Amino acid sequence: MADFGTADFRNVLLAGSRSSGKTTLAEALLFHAGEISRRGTVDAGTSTSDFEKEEQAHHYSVYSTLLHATHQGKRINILDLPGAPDFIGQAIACLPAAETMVLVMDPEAGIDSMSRRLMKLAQSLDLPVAVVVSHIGEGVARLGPFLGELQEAFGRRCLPINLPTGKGTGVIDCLLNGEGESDLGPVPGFHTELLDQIVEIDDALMERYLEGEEPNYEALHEPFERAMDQAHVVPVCFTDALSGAGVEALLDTIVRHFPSPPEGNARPFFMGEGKDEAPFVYSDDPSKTLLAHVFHVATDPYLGKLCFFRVYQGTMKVGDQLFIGDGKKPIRLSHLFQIQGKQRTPVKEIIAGDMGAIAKVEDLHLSDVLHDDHALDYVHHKTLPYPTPLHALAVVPKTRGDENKIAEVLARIREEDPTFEAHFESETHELVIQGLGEMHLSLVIERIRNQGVEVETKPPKIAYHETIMSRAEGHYRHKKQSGGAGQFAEVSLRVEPLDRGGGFEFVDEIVGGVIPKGFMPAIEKGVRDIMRRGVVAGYPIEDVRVTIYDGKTHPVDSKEVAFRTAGKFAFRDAFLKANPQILEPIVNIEVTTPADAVGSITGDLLSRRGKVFGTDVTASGTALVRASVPLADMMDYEPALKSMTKGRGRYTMELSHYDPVPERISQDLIASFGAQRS
Ligand SMILES: Nc1nc2c(ncn2[C@@H]2O[C@H](COP(=O)(O)OP(=O)(O)OP(=O)(O)O)[C@@H](O)[C@H]2O)c(=O)[nH]1
Ligand SMILES: [Mg+2]
Repeated sequence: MADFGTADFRNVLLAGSRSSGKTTLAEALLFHAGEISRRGTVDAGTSTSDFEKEEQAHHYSVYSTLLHATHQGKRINILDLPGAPDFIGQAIACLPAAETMVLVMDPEAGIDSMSRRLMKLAQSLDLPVAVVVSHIGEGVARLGPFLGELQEAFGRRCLPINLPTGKGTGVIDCLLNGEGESDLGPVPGFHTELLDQIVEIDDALMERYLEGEEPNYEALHEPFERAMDQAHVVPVCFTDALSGAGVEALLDTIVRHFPSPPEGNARPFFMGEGKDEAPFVYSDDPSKTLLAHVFHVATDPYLGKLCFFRVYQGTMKVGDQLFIGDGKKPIRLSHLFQIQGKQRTPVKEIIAGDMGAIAKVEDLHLSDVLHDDHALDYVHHKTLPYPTPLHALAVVPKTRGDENKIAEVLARIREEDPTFEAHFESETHELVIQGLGEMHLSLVIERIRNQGVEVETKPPKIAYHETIMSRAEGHYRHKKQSGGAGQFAEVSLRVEPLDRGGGFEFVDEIVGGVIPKGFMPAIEKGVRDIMRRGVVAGYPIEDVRVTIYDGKTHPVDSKEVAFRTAGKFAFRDAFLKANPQILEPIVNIEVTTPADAVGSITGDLLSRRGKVFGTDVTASGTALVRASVPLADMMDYEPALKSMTKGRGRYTMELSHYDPVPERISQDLIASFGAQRS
């Protein structure tokens, strides 16, 4: 293996919407760099990146994959991210690990909501973006208008650095070359437009340029790279990963023009907590103390848990003693791997700027910081917020006794996926899994089945909440005298609604010690018990302040268990008098669709109790519909959208807020809770 220095690495993310061509492009990059001798395909399940069982079965990416290629003596690390919105957790986790996000876009799909979302995420992370327009061999007529749409959506800074030629069979450079013809017109116009934009970043270069000097690579490299860092230029390249057009040029572009670790924007590391928190400035020097960050967790059939990390400072070496965050217990590194898809090659060390994986360290988790000096104990990394898993499904094993096996699989998935949750509901004895959509949950079920466990699923449960609309008082006296020691506690409390999102507040207003302080935690526990389970419909209670203002104690019989019971029933008493209300999650949805389907899409959203905020139609005939809809009515949206748009519609969905449910639904929920309990 050639030796690489920190500045020799180029770390790129292949991001983009579903089926835009990321995995196929990754395969082509490896092939053209001579990393693989046969080019596999997604459709045949033979690509280097989509190697997991579920990916091969469905012909799309489910997990992020780390790949690498060597080109012109430089090492390119490639993270191929899944494009389906249901797997965005996998993508978000990887974003900080690279210097550049390559947004792969199929011009046929237009500027869809996933691409917009990724663009926003990159912006919030200060992550330079380049756009790769894929599928150029399928027709060049669409490419000109697409470039226009791209600039309309993301600004005039989206400028080609090469252009398709020969009807999409090749590309021609327009950064360092200002001559020739392309499928989009004469090269000089594009060349000038790009240079005009780049020189704005550098006064000296601008001066020489205006005097007529044609800048060469040496003169342009630094300003171009700075323009990318500052999002002043979003370079656009053209490829066809199936025919190979533009792939070699993309390898050249990555190596020659994209930021290396020392050139890229610093990643968000911080030191200290609260008001003492300040950015932690690391140095890309491999000889300094180690700073690494875990951006991906996977399960390997032989090695078990694999934690993928990026080294920012120092060198990670086999045999080293490392610390995880502020943990005092050191771990000793016995294996380090370099990763190429499913291939894991043991290596001795990984230096600043590079990525690798550690196996079998159970204490290591996604987002952890690794270091080798206690001075870095409190260095942490700011992760972007993950979307809330709103889709829920109850899972029941067909064979009794398989619960443990299921729990094991689910625990593994929770390690890997920050947008997946699972919990056991003691009321209904159900194992409930939560994810971002139907696709997400069906993949989880598939993984359970792949372990040889047969399960049944029950219709998705919506994460309703209960709350109150007014203030009320409640009272309960708990008295038990059966045989031995008695129990006594009396609690009077007040409940008041908090603003939406206010959660829970517990206030002790007892004067004169009528309830000793020592019993307060027991009362709070009793209140929390019932808040978790709900009062009127069996859903967790939110946005309530509970104030304990009076009560009574017995010198002998008062004990914690008695106050826990009294707290619970006093709360129930107050809650029922406080105008209880069931709230439902409302999601914001963005649909991208061919414009001719807009009518049916908005009509359908209205029939789902949706509110349509707006519809933007671009010149090319793609439309973006924005709406908010109750989540309960979005359960079968995927197939519905598919049939309305002949499979071409795409949507993304995010939790917006909670709203009261209509009376009819509220009554149904209360009735079914009553029936369950009787
Ligand atoms: N003609 C042509 N087809 C392509 C190109 N890139 C991808 N495809 C095809 O498009 C389909 C989807 O490609 P993938 O590489 O799986 O797309 P992806 O972006 O990885 O998809 P997800 O992982 O689901 O987000 C496959 O059938 C590919 O063969 C391209 O540049 N030209
Ligand atoms: Mg893929």
